[in-house]
Amino acid sequence: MELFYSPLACSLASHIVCREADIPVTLRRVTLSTKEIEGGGSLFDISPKGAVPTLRRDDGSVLTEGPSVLQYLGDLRPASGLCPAFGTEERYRVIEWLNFVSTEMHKRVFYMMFTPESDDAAKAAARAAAPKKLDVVAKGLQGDGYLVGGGFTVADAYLFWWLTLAARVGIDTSGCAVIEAYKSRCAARPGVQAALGYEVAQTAR
Ligand SMILES: N[C@@H](CCC(=O)N[C@@H](CS)C(=O)NCC(=O)O)C(=O)O
Repeated sequence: MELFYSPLACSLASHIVCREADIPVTLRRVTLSTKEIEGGGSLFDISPKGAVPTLRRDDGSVLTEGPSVLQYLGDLRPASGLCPAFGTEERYRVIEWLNFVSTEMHKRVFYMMFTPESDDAAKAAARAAAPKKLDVVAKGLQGDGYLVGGGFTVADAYLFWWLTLAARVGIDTSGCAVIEAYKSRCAARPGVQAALGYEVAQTAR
């Protein structure tokens, strides 16, 4: 399988899941502004969306949209617990968080902060929306654990990406001990370290 990614973009979550679950993927770096794939070709030739994450499976079929890619990858390794079984309460909680991070945090905050379609007022409003979203996250975190009882899931991989980028764009979470502890807990995981370390190194290129 090939995972089309861009360093520190939301595809980091899918990369983390591959590392956490030991899923072999070939990482294919994309320059988002031009859609060029390192080594040749355009992401538009793989998917008309031209967005990461994009997963091309061994049979040539292509899966897009972070929440579906994350669940697909997690389901490849049910024993990892990264994506609880279909039909369980935990699965619906994972989907609930994936949707929240995708729509309320990724698109409502980051997309609106960075798209050229936003004027300064819209950018400021997007940044100002972050604390309310983080409050929901802080209230939802399970004590000293993760978003969904039972351990680190694909939803945590997505949220961890958001928090990582937030720190880089000046969204300060240092006043929230629950979130800071959660970030440290995620960052201590070997799979998270491997994916993040790789992508941070890629940004230097
Ligand atoms: N709806 C997509 C959006 C993914 C997305 O916004 N990816 C960004 C990087 S974080 C991207 O590829 N942007 C480039 C573009 O859309 O042109 C998903 O949930 O996976």
